[in-house]
Amino acid sequence: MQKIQRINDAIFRITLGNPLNPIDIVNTTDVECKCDFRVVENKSLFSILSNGEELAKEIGFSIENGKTSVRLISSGAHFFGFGEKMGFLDKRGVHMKMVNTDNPLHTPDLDPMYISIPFFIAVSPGKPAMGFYLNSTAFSFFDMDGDTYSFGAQDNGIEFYIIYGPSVSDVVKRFTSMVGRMPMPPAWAIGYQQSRWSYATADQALKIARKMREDGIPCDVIYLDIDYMDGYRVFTWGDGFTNPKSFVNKLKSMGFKVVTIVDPGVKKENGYDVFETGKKIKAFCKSEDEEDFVGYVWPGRCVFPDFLRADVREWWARQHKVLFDAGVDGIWNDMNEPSVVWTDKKTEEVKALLNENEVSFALLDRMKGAFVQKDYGDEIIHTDDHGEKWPHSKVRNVYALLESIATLKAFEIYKPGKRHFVLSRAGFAGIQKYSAVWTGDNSSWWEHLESEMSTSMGLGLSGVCFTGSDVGGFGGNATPELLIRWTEMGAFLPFFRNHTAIGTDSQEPWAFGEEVEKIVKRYIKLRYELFPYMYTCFYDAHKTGIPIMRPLLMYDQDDLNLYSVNDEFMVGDSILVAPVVRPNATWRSVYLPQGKWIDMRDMRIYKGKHVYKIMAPLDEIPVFVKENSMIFRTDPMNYIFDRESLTLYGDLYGQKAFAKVYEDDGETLEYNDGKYNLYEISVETNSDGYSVNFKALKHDYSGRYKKFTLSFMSWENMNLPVVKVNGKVMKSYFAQGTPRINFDLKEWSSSTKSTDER
Ligand code: MIG
Repeated sequence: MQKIQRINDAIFRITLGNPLNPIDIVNTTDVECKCDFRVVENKSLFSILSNGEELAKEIGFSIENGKTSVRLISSGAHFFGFGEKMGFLDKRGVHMKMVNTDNPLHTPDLDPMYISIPFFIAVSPGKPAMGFYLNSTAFSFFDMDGDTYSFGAQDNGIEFYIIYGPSVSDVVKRFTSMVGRMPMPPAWAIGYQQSRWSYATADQALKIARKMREDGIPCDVIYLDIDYMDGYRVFTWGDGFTNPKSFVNKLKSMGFKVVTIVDPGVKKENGYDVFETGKKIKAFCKSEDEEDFVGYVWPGRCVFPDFLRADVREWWARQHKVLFDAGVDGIWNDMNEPSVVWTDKKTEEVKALLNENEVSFALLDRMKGAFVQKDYGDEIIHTDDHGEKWPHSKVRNVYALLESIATLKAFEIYKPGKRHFVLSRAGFAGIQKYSAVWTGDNSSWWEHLESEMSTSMGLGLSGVCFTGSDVGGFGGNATPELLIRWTEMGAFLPFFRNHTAIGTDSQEPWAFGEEVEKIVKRYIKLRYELFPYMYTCFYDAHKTGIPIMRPLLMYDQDDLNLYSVNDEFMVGDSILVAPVVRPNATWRSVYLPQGKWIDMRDMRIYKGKHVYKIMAPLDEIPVFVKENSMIFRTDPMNYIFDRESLTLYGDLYGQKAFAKVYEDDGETLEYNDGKYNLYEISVETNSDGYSVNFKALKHDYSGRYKKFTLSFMSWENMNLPVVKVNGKVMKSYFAQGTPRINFDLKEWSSSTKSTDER
């Protein structure tokens, strides 16, 4: 009944019963690990051992009524990951389900949400971390009671992987080696993005874009929400956009990209091309009676592509022509849980209730149920490439993943050689290969400003690095102060987009007058300034799967205090962000992990493993740099591709550093063929100054950074330091009290290119 297989030194696979998935996304390649990690059978149960020490043991499993679960015990374990979840980071004591669900009311205990990633990391101070990936596309559950916990799925068996650390990062690295990592996104997708439901006409969208440029607010993307379509018919342009191509061109000439929303529901309407061509290949999901399943979404009665089939994905990809012909740059996949607000069957049920003369309370109750979508499931039937039928309950969690695969295909067809940008609401393990995600319909609440951190960090630990939340909040009205604080935080989120719901007050940067705009603009500009640092974080995430936005416990998993830090995060290895998440607050307490931390604002040094009261007036966000690191910046820009040449700045915080910075063309796939630059800079301090070592590990792209300016932020002497670069003395000078040197990046790169690259 129970099968234990060793995949490699660090990964074991356990199989109970006969699990059956419509697709398998796992790819186990050999990972190197010098570890003594074993999963051993013990009286038909298993134990997980590291260096002879028991990390966990199974205490039983069961397979009954189409549900399989396994129970384990590991003393003192805390649990992180689980994809997209509300609540705090540490899920010890929490019960969760994995069923992709659209519920726009994000209360702290809301579960499940849009994205399901049946993966978690168990860790406790002083012990190696390990990951559990339940490889099941079925609805699953995780009951993390405490030392004892169980998980399983609605299936006649489960298969799961146990992934060794010892560090949390190691677990994430190995897990993402199995389910995939994100490719490099187009560089513009790291810029600031503006959206609302909806910029419904070309004029409206253009007005927003022009205002951005007039006011000097950097911005890369304008989003078109559902009202750009003709009656919500997907892959059409409505009356507001009579000449989509010229509209997109106008935006392009100002340096903007356009991202359009795409919903999976296809209006069931004769004569409508998408419906007709889909019908021809029997592209739509079925209901029990073999007819196409019909559900109500924005366009009214809709049918839903069965993305489980390759030919359907191909057909769907080709529908994007209408958008890409007009010059659209990115696709925003919404409602792809899929969200179905009503069905004919429900209408019948409600009618029956009304006939029975029940009061309208019954109706209301039904409607509520409809939005919570308790009753999707086996009304929908899928068919795979071999003609095999699958119940919706086994496909639902991967529906958006499959849709994203189809969307990626659209990019391959219509934008060959270019990177794709897809933003998805729902998802499953591995969604990062195809899509960025945002956390859906949050609200303009201070509580959500705070909880978005845990939600995004949980996603990061689950392999999804390109994440963010609607800045300013989706539902309800943002206050000026909330927009400021949210933008301050948003500038450090991997995905940085301001978006709000229909009917809510405007929350573009200028919506609350000049004073607010000034501060909001300052942080959007900071985002662009930090582009070289951020982009390098994206590169690392692409290479290793390690998240860009990280919980502090990843920095020191032996410090239990960090397990409950939900309102601070790190960006990459060197930046720690502590946003203010309460109204009228001018300070907050900040716990800093071991080591020394330097406040970016005033260079004050704080010793870690302490709590501090940190001042933060409305126009400031506390940001700390880890001592002995280098932060890369660049010149101001209006949008990412705004100029052809830039200066790269490296700011040294502390006395030494070892840092890398990555650069590529930001739009093609040529980085996969080695067309990129990777510079390595190390700095040491000596009695009279600094010795710098500069090396181009890779210099195969012409590059936009021409000049390099190194600033020694922590130099406290009145005299200029003596600075040597690769042994050669350079001229240093003071600027704003900080000693600096300049050098020509291209010149130094060609002379220092590592020999193996030549
Ligand atoms: O039923 O397209 O989460 O971002 O603005 C709501 C309209 C549908 C939900 C998305 C939101 C988007 C909205 N959509």
